[in-house]
Amino acid sequence: MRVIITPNHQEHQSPYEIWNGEQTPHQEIPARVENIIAALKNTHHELVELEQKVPMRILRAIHSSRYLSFLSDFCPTLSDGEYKYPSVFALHAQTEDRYKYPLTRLGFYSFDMYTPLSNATFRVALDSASAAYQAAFEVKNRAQKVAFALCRPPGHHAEPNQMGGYCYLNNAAVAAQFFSQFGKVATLDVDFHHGNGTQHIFYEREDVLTVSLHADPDWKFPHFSGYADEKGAGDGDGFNLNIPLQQGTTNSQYQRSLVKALTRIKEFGAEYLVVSFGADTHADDPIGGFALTTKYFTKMAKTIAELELPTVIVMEGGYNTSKLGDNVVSFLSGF
Ligand code: Q9C
Ligand code: ZN
Repeated sequence: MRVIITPNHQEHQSPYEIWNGEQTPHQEIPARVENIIAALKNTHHELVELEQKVPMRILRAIHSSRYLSFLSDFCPTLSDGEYKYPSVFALHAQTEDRYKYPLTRLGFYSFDMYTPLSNATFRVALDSASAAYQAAFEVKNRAQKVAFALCRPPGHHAEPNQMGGYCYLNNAAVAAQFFSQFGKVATLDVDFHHGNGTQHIFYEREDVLTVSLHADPDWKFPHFSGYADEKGAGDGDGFNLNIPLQQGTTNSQYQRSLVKALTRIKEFGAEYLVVSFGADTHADDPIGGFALTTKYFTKMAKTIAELELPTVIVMEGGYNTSKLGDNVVSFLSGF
């Protein structure tokens, strides 16, 4: 299958994350993608360099204009290699209009201290979103059933107006928004973490069904959403499905939940599918906690492919860098 790659991703490289007040090593590193590309070079998959740009009208449909303006205004003010982290989150704000101090605005548009900005970040995040756009565009306009956007930074935690969880722009939502111009779309998030951003972007829409299998938020990030009782609102009531899973979830337990998720997608009558794939569900992931195996990723993908829908796969998380390539190759081979 065609794999869209972005040559400039390594220009975004967060120096550390702030966890419990300490600087800890950042997990979302360029070597992740390098390991995946090296593994893909030994396969029949076709690596294609990014050539399209996500249209602003697609980005504005999923993120607030003010959030997008903040990113495009703030990043260029930083000097080379400088990374800014939020300290104050302005939780009582009704509107950001009144804040002029740049770090207050950064806090307003952030929900954690894992997701800093540099002068390269917005540019690189735009390329990542563009990879998802190109993958969807190709699936729609060329005779191919599936494409893989090798996105970095990841996207599924990015909210309509906030960055977090190493994510700035919601790449899966870009693909879903593009597809939604042509029919009903389902997003299926099989990253270890809940796809809070994707859920919230489409929460009040009935034309985009959002489904996520993930670690129980009472146990793992993002903690504030991902519960089974979050079902959508307004027109979107009934069009969000969360399946929280426990520590140590095995291949067969995961498979049973996956079948439930796919049953809902079929019942919805999806015409297009966007898969948020994270390999952080693997047993050896340093920040995960499930027990899935490399081999199971093929079966997971085969089960998803049985939907026989035009599909974009978007890369999300997965932090065992040395196993990432094998895990991605295993997943793609199921398609
Ligand atoms: N120091 C994605 O997988 N947790 N994001 C960090 C451990 C943040 C994961 C806490 C996890 C974010 C795309
Ligand atoms: Zn994840």
